[in-house]
This record gives sequence, structure tokens and C-alpha cells, in this order.
Amino acid sequence: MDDVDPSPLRRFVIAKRSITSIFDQLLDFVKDGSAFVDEAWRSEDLAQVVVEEQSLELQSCFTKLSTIREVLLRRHMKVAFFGRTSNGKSTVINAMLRDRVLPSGIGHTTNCFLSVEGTDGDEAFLTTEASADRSSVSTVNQLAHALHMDPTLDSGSLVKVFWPKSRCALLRDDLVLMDSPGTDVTLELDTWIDKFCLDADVFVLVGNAESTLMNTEKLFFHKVSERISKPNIFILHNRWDASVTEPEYIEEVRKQHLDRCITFLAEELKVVGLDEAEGRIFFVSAKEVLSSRMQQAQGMPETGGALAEGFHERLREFQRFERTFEVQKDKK
Ligand SMILES: Nc1nc2c(ncn2[C@@H]2O[C@H](COP(=O)(O)OP(=O)(O)O)[C@@H](O)[C@H]2O)c(=O)[nH]1
Ligand SMILES: [Mg+2]
Repeated sequence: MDDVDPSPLRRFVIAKRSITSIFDQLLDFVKDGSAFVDEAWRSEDLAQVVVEEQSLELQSCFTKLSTIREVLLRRHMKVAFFGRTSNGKSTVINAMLRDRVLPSGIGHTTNCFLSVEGTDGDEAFLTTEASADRSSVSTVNQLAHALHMDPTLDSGSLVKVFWPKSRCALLRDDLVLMDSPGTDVTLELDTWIDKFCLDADVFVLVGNAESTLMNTEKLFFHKVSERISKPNIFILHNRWDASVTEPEYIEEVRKQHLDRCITFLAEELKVVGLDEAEGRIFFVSAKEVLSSRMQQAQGMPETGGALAEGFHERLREFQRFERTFEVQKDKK
């Protein structure tokens, strides 16, 4: 692999290709094995050698391998964001994209899922499940309007936003970011998980630094981890800028959030070890990162403008989140 492009995302694409071919071989092997064992336990001669359970075990192996292979076959890497309404999911995605791509704020709560992926063209557009027609969108307002006005959009349906790769570096390497309705606005969590989550590579729980994780948020992730073995979960405590109003308690509050989330990831969900859990928890302000990055795009320094105390630390924390996340792609 000497001639590999140094970009982690490119390496991700190449690694995925070779893993896929390994899974193809494994699948062939398990398929033959399964057919053999199945025939064997039914036949009189070999019935003492193999039993039905072994055949069932191989079949379940085959199903698991097929699911993994399906996920591998997708070219892209999918990152799904969940959390209560108004915690800042759409703002976090916009901050990563360095532009106001998704509608956010009051009145912009959508009932549908919104995925953002890159397109090679210069025009942004969207497609819905009801129609594969490309509706063009050039501004966030238009996008928000299109979503509100479309009577065919059921709650829990998927709208795909295609955003020019030329406008966002992250999207160049087949990254798909998925925004979800709040985990508090619907009871259809099971349907969501089946429809939108089984193939996600990374899950980001966007929490609110001003309050603790709600049961609905926890329940959602419990359900996810029942379905997916060891989902890759990160927790963002967003709106951490709001914490500076009470600087004397900030460390104490941070520690409380941290301890609770470590317990949640390592002991309740058991998706990571106690030692790894802390590295998956971040205290950020997506709103600040987005506005400073948009200023930067206009020629001002990323850290320019009038910003609240502690901004630099929160920005570094957001960058640490983005880097960790690049490493995840690299690992796959
Ligand atoms: N103070 C502060 N406000 C934020 C932050 N992130 C988002 N918001 C605001 O919170 C509101 C809800 O954000 P939105 O992204 O729409 O939340 P969503 O419902 O989870 O998608 C908006 O008015 C945002 O401007 C943040 O880090 N700090
Ligand atoms: Mg939103």
C-alpha cells in the first residue's frame, strides 16, 4: 500500500475494498459449510455427527456476515446525529460543514430525517422518498420552506440533501451526515432504528450541557445497542458556551456530566471500556464554531469576532471531536 494517498478518508475507501473481498470469501465459505451441515443432520448416515443446532448456528453466522457485508458495500461512511429537539443537532452538522446547510432554530424542527451528502455538480438539490425528482435548493431558507411545504413528507421519512462537494471538503470523501427529528418528538423509535440506524457507522448523541441526558435519549441508545453489536457512539455536550454564566461551578458541572456519561457508555451500554469512555465525550459550542468558521470563510480569522470567554478551549474540543472521528474512518 505504498502508493496510498495520505488522506485518512482515501485510506478508508481502500481498506473498505479489501475488507469487502475478505468478507466475500468468508461468506462463500460459510454458505458452503452451512449447506453441508444442513444436509448432514438431515441424512441418516451423518445424523450422529452433526445436530440441528449446529446447522442453525451456521445459518445465523451467514445472516450476520451478510448484514456486515451489506454495510461494507456502501461506499460511504454514515454518521447519524440524535438527541432531544433544540440541543443543536442541525447546528453541529452545519458547524462540521462550515456553512448553514441545514435549517436550525425555532420553527425549524423537522419530522423527517435529513441526510447530507456531496454532489459533484455546482447546484444543491434534494430528493424525497416519495419522489426521486431533484428539487433545487440554493439557500437554507429555501430548504426549510421546501420541507415545510411538502405534504408528501411523513414523519420519519428521509429527505436527501445533496450539497456541492466544492463547497465542503468533508463531503468529498463520501461522508454522509444524518440529522434526525428529536428523540423526544416521536414514539417511533423502533421503526427509526430499523430504517435509518442499522447501517450507521458512527452515532453522535447531541446532549445539552445545561441538563442531564433524558430517559428518551438513553432509551434510544439502549435500543440501538440491542440491535447493533457495539455501536460506535460519541457524546457531544453542546451549548457549553451557556455554562460561562456560572464560571464558579463550571468544573463541577463538567465533572458531573462526564461521570454520568462515562457510566452510561461503559456500564449501562457497555459499548466501550471505562478507560476509553472519556475520550468519546466532548464539551462544545456548535453555534460558536459555526459562526467563527463562517467568519473565517469571509476572510476573518477562525477565532475572530467578539466571542465569549473560553471560546478557544471549546473550539479545540470541537476540533478534537472531528479528529477522533477521522480516526474512526481510518480504522474502518
Ligand atoms: N448558545 C448556544 N446555542 C446553540 C448552540 N447550538 C445550537 N444553538 C441554538 O439552539 C437552537 C436549536 O438548534 P438546532 O440546531 O436547531 O437544534 P436541533 O433541534 O437539535 O437540530 C438554535 O437557535 C441554535 O442557534 C450552542 O452551542 N450554543
Ligand atoms: Mg434540527
